[in-house]
Amino acid sequence: MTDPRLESLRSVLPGLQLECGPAELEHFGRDWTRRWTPAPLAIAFPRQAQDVVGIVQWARREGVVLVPSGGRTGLSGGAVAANGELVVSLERMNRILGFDPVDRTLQVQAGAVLQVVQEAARSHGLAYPVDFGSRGSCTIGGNIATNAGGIRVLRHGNTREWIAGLTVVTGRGELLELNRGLVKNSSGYDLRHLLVGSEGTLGIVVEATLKLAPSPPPTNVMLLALPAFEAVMEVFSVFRERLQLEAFEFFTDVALRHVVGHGASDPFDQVHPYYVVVEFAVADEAGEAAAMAAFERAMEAGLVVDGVVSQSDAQAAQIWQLREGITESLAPRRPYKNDVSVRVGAMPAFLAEIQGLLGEGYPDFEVVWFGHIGDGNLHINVLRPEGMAEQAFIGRCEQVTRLLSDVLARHGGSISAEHGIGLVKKPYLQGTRSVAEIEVMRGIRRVLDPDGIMNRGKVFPD
Ligand code: 2HG
Ligand code: ZN
Repeated sequence: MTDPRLESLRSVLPGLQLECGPAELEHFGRDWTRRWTPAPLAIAFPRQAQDVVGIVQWARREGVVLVPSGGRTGLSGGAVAANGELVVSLERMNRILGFDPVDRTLQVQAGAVLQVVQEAARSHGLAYPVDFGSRGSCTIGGNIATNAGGIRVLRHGNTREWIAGLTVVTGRGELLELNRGLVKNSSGYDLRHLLVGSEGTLGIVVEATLKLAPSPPPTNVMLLALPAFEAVMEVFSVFRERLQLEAFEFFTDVALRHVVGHGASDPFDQVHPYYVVVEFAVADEAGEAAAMAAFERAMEAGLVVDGVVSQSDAQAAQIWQLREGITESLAPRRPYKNDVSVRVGAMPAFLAEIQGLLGEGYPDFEVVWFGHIGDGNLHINVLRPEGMAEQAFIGRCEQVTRLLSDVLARHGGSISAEHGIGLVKKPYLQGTRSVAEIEVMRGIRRVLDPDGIMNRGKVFPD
């Protein structure tokens, strides 16, 4: 380890684990986007909040940019280190620190893996209801940094709703305890919520106090086949009126074919163009009858042409696999990803408009539509046609995203619903946030990160 900056880090934090072997640099320098070539200076593995304080103070002195790093399952390049940054991996700060049965909160270190947190909540007869397909790898710190959403937002909201307290190290190197688990706290600016969704540009989350929910009711899962895109939001209305929905997800046959190609099984004999997954609470027989009534109503109206309902947990998991397996099944193709949102009420008009736009923009590309349609959130993955150079592909996708961003602006939507802005979406931030808003964001950043060392190059347009 010859870099003098690393020697100076070692001298201030002698016990800190630092790695700079090529395999570690490669592994920790990238996230799931796989578009940038990893090139960090080194990886630091703090074990306690004071190590993070020491790292930030050192980085300020040395002018080294820090990239906070969790499970690196992000899809916007927020955790990429491609410019000699020090990656601060929270991997060794992954403990569940405590459970408070009166407040119904769980105190965790930022590197705790989401699934471990969910299991810890379950072991106390409660639930941490935020959930995504990447639950086995993503960490709470990363979830907080992106205000991650996922498949249960419809019922439980985004990560933000579940944060009762945060301990963070700001870009100034100060350790702040924000909100300390209080339910009510009307004492000025709620800095905790500034950190949620800040994508590592203001500081590093080191600990969180998470709210827990009562155990979920028993649920059933239905997979419905739809004849037309226009039916999706209508089916949503039919089911929402009659049932307590836990999730309402959408995907196309193109998506289904990819997941089936990866080993999942298609429960239908026939091909249908569109599908939705509906998960709903079934407390009693009345709940089951309501579900049947909703299904029959949708069939009579011609909105649904076929459907299956889970009879066991294993069947529910099989249905969910068809939706949750999409990202993994597409990953080898390294798709260009869009993660957009509009108000649920604006969805039908927005969908009608972008179908034409994407059809023209990608005449001969495979475009995979899916997402959390009940939250107004759509994932549009574009696959590179064989023989097309990567640069030309990205260039085309960026042109289309600019047009998409204009349509989103007209519909009051967002260019990033739940994946963050990172590197991928920063050119389009101005379509979603006004110039004045971005200026306020920059001002806040100057206060909390005066030297611009926190995840520099992410979120803000160049
Ligand atoms: C999902 O909803 C994730 O499955 C990933 O947010 C979306 O791969 C994507 O575009
Ligand atoms: Zn998603």
